[in-house]
Amino acid sequence: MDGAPPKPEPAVAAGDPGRGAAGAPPAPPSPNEQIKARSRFLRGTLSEELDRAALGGLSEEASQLVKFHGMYVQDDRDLRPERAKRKLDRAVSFMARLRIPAGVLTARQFLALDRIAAERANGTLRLTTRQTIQFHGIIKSNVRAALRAIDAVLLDTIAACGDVNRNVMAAANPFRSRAHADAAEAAARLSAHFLPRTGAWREIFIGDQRVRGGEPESEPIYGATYLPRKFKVAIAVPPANDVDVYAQDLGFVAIVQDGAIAGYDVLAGGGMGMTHGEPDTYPRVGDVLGYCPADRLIEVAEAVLTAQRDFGDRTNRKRARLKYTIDGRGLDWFKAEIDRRMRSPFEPPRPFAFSTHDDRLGWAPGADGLHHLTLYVENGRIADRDDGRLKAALAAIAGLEGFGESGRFVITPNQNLVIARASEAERVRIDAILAEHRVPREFSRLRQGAMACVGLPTCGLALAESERYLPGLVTRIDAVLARYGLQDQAITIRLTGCPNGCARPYLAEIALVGRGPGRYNLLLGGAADGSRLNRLYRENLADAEILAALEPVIAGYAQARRDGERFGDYVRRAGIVPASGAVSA
Ligand code: SRM
Ligand code: SF4
Repeated sequence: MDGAPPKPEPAVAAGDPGRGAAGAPPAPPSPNEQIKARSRFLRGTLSEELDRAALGGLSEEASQLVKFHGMYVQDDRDLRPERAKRKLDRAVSFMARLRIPAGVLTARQFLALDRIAAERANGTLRLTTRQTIQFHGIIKSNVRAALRAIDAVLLDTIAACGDVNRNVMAAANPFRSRAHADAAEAAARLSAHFLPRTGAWREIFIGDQRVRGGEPESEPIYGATYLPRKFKVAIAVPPANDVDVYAQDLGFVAIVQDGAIAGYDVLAGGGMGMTHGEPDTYPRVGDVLGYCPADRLIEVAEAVLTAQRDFGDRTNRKRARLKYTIDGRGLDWFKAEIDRRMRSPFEPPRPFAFSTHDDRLGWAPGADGLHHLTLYVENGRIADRDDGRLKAALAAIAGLEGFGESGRFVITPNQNLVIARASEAERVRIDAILAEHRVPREFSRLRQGAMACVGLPTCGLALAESERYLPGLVTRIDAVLARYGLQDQAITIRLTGCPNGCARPYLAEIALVGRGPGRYNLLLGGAADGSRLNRLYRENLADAEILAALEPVIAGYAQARRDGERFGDYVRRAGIVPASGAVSA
């Protein structure tokens, strides 16, 4: 579609974030604000608590702070009932998320991460929807060793979680064209610019000593209390919207001239998270603010991020994202505030057009004369399984003589992996390795556009199964599609174990959002290019009910679709879901 997408109508009357109701005293800052303020730039008691072997996890306060260093304290929820019965503590471990701007790794780095997964975590690597990698199941005594091994290959986990700018995404893959290389370089620059300046990560986890007598520490961009909430940035290169630019707090759409990025249309205020039954939380697509030349990237990003730093809601974390700041104060106010913070205002937006937001799988030639393989990784989980040893195959590829030095591994925003920069001979070898390890390469069209969040057993917020449930459900929906001759139809399906939206479900043509154990809301009608929110179709469905609800819609699509009409467009045109209305109840 062209330019700005249709806006969803605000689900709540605009409020004034951070202030009490008329006449009421202002609400106090949330407890997290106080934790940040007294943390001495994200140190708190983390170092001492990591040394305390008797406790498997961390105190509540240290658990909040460790997020800024890219880690979460979790427990295996599969084991909870049995351990509770046996009066045992929860099986606590750490999840660690890397910072990998634009998702680009060298083959050597990938190989090192593969070893860390085996030696320090649960033996798998999890590609994420923000182009990075998570390790799960790191026990406390392994945390420092894992982070030192990450540091040894010049990677880190700084700011991968927490109230800061998160991993910066860019259209995959930088070796595809000059514009893609520009986008990845811009992502790396943004990531470096907004990296917290505190030395806490190196001090606590790597063991570097604080330099005494030097300049007092400060956070020139963030200040001592960082941001009100997470902040997400991505750069899209049309016609692909693989980064889901409309879901970002701050999105840049590349305007390409003579093959290179000349500038960007800038979007702000996208976000996915919501809570069931709380209508003042909702997903939202970003608004187009205007155009800026490429050399103003950092200036623009800093204006938007600091406006959110200064005006975001620090009293209620559920309403602390930029989307609520914009809806609360109004888009005109927000635009004026951004203009005020920049050297000169935006130019009018330039036209752009997206066609997809999923990945094109298989080998493709790059501008560099080399070959790039986009490999489907189901829900991003790299593991060795009975039906294919993907983890071992990727390690063998990363270790190939020659390719180990020149090859690159690029994580896509759809949880897939590009094996990049292969010569003709390496391409043949890579295909052979994948075949030797029985890595599946053929997938139904629906599965190719399917994405699930992590969910159980590690995610503490999951209400329903996610990553472990979607593959089987796709098989069952595929059977329905085949009955109506639609097996080759591209349809995006996304599933999350709760409404937080980690797989960006509200932009899919079909979405399932966890309500409770084995129960999901069914949403329909997202656009094929990720530019439009879907709408709630049915609530609280069990597995058989999902299929029963979908079948008549699929049958109608088979019969009444127009030439080339996508499923998401059909369900809206046919009035199966309204063009406006609730994303969830
Ligand atoms: Fe997410 C929280 C996993 C992308 C919105 N997300 C979580 C936590 C950390 C659960 C928690 O807070 O205890 C999950 C850890 C699960 C686990 O066991 O690993 C988690 N989120 C993920 C990942 C791994 C999903 C995946 O399958 O790939 C993604 C990691 C991204 C990364 O590498 O940085 C992931 N999360 C997203 C996205 C998509 C995106 O960023 O493009 C979103 C929606 C976009 C947005 O932010 O609006 C997203 N995650 C959330 C939210 C809701 C935030 C909100 O504004 O309401 C939470 C809950 C929270 O922050 O309180 C959350
Ligand atoms: Fe966990 Fe919910 Fe995110 Fe899924 S969407 S990973 S269940 S927080």
